[in-house]
Amino acid sequence: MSDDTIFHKIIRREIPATIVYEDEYLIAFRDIAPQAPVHVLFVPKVAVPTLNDLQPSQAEVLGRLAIAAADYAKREGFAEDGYRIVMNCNGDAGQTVFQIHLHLLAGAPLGRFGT
Ligand code: DGP
Repeated sequence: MSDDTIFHKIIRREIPATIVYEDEYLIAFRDIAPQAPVHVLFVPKVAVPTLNDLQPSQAEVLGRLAIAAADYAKREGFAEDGYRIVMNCNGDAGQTVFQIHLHLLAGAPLGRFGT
């Protein structure tokens, strides 16, 4: 079921997470295996397994995630220092949870990325 990922279990409070923001559209919580001093995941509540599945009519889903991430960076005081937003899609990118999510990475100079 596309609404039965680990992230949906967090949304339904079936498993714990350190939730830092929530509204009617999305939830944000700390990544269980942080790759930077700040590593927060922004996850929509509507089920969308990968970016490939996002419909044109759902464009606002991504917009809301991005705005929520930027608002969090401003609120936490690192927006000016900088941060990185990442979304992985399918195997070559290393997607492991098949519910779209933005990674927000910050808190230190981040290395360049690539292969
Ligand atoms: P991705 O590779 O883009 O699918 O990243 C999935 C991320 O989800 C990965 O960085 C680890 C994180 N994650 C996996 N399971 C859990 C969990 O149960 N709780 C939390 N907080 N994060 C999780």
